Amino acid sequence: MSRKKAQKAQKIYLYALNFFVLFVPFCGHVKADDGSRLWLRYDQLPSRRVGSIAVQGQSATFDVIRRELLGAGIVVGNSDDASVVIGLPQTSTLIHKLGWEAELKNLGPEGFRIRTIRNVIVIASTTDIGTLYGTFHFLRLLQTEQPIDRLQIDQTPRLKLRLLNHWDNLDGSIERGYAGKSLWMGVDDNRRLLDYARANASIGINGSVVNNVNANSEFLTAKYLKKFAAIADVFRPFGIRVYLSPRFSAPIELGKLPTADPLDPAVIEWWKQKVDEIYKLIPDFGGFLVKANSEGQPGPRTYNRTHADGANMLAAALAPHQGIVMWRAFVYDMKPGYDRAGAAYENLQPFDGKFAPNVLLQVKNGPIDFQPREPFHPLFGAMPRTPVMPELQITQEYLGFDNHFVFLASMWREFLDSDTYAHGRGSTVAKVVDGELYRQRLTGIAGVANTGSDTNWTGYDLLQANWYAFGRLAWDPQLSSEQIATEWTKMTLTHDARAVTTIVRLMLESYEAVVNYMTPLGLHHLFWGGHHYGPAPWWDMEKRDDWNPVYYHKADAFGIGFDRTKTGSDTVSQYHLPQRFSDLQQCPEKFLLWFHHVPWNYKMKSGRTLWDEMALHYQSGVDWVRSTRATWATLSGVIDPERHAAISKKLAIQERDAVWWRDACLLYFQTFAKQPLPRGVEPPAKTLSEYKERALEW
Ligand code: GCW
Repeated sequence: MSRKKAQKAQKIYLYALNFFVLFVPFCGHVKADDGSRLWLRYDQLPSRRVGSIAVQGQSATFDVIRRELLGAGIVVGNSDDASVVIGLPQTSTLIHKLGWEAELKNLGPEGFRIRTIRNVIVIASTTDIGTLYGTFHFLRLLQTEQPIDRLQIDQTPRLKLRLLNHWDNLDGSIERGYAGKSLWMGVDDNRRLLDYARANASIGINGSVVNNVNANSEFLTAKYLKKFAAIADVFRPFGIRVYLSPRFSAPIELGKLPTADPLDPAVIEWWKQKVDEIYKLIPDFGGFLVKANSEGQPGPRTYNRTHADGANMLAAALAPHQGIVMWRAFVYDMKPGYDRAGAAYENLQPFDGKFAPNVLLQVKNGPIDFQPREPFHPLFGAMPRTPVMPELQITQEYLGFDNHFVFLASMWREFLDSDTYAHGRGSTVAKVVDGELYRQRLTGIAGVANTGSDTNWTGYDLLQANWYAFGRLAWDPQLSSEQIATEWTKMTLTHDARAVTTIVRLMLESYEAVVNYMTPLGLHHLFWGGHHYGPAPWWDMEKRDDWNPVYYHKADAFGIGFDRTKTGSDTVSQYHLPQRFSDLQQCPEKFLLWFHHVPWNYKMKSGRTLWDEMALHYQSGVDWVRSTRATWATLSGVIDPERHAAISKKLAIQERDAVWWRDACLLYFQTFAKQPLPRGVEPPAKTLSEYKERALEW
């Protein structure tokens, strides 16, 4: 999109919003809801609780604040006797008089303060963006019906970089995206960009990597840089920076150099020029996210250089502009007898302390690849001299695409609360990530986005909650899943108290249920090759062993599971205090088959055999989906019919799939276990060969 077009889009948006504010309230009943407003739904907002709001400041960001409040049906003015005052000490006499300068400064550039002072609510910050965050926080209080008569809120985001990663390709397709096409690639006049920016700002997301990490050099050509500059113009008032994924071999493809060796002076100069060119167009450009020497991508090792050589070369080009490099640790080679779970640690840990100060290592939450459940990645707690930022996957590559209802805050909480024991008990991943453990200032977190061109953004209304949850946890990695689920439900679906309790309960149960019918007890990567939708535990035809499910479960006549202890690959020793996983007595059962190869008759804590326990886990996952469908049916009338029906349809697909998962896995594993299904597990709907014959369709 060109700059002019971006400005035009902004104008049209403003007109549309005014129309909405002025006319829609007179239109009578609320029509069906298509989900496009996400959690920014203000029709139920009890605006009379607020009176008028004075927005005291002039800038593009203050305009965003005004528009948002208008959109919420609130009277916006500038007078000091309004009931809410929003501004900075230097733009608001009232805020100036309060003498908060020092305290506001302590809250940092993105922090804000909200205080009820006699009968005025004051929302203040030292920056426009801080007041925008404060405004969205205040709106959330109203949307979730919190008391506002005695507000005493000081907030600062715990993490500095709170980014979405978009795996968007040149042709507008999205790798592992299930909600339509890209919001910007192949789209020229996209008014949705503004709504995307609003939604992100409302949850504190402050950056977007706009292209796929499987990068094409074309993205660095002038044509695309101009496009990204126009996007950056749209995002800027919302506090969102643009980042790019450069292809490491771009100096060859675009610069016609004979090499992309990071120590070659001509290569170094090429990147410096390229980065300078980017900053001329995008003065607040954030930096680069790099996938190098991974799954066929070029990188420094192509030239016998190290990951640190590659990262530091790019970091040097970005440093004069305050840009950063996020270097991905998703690196694994395949040697015979190798355990992929140990690869990233082996490849990257030796470089702790060798990266430039503006480099972060971006590490997936688990050691393999966004599986339904993985133990935390051992690099968290192993890099005291390197900022390590987690990469979470919001899009559900291994979790039923946009068809399965799973609230991912539960998974992310489990990850963030995991104890690395790096400095004794209580050294949680959250403390590594927020810089507390190693006193690091450069901190961040990334989420691979689940957004797309679909009207409801995420392909499934309930999965909007995962975008929301990611932003909320990025702002505060200590927030409880329950709080996030409750906020989202009230803002997005309903205020009916009984319905809220029910939906929140389902959200909190959903993660365990999906793990149960896909990969219980530490199983992982049982997916059909390529698309990763349904089960194919028998799969063994990929060219690389570690792309085959049989490599991961290792089922045989003796038992099942991947032995990662001393008798096996011993990658468990990459953890501090490895005996908590390697000792069978201590290993949590949810990770049993991740770390151990155990016999089918192994006695579980319940007293049952492993085989029986596994079968019952699969069954309980199916049971949960069935009861959730029934519960959801009772909520018709509380939720608008359009979204209620759409969600019902998705739950029906989820039930079909859960049954398929249970049957395909149990029938296949039964060929090794050679035992009957225990009581309480339904007989399979089809035969094993039928399940093998064709993939589950989505
Ligand atoms: O899990 C794999 C995905 C790839 C992805 C890769 C990565 C972007 O299947 O689609 O590529 O991870 O994270 O780099």
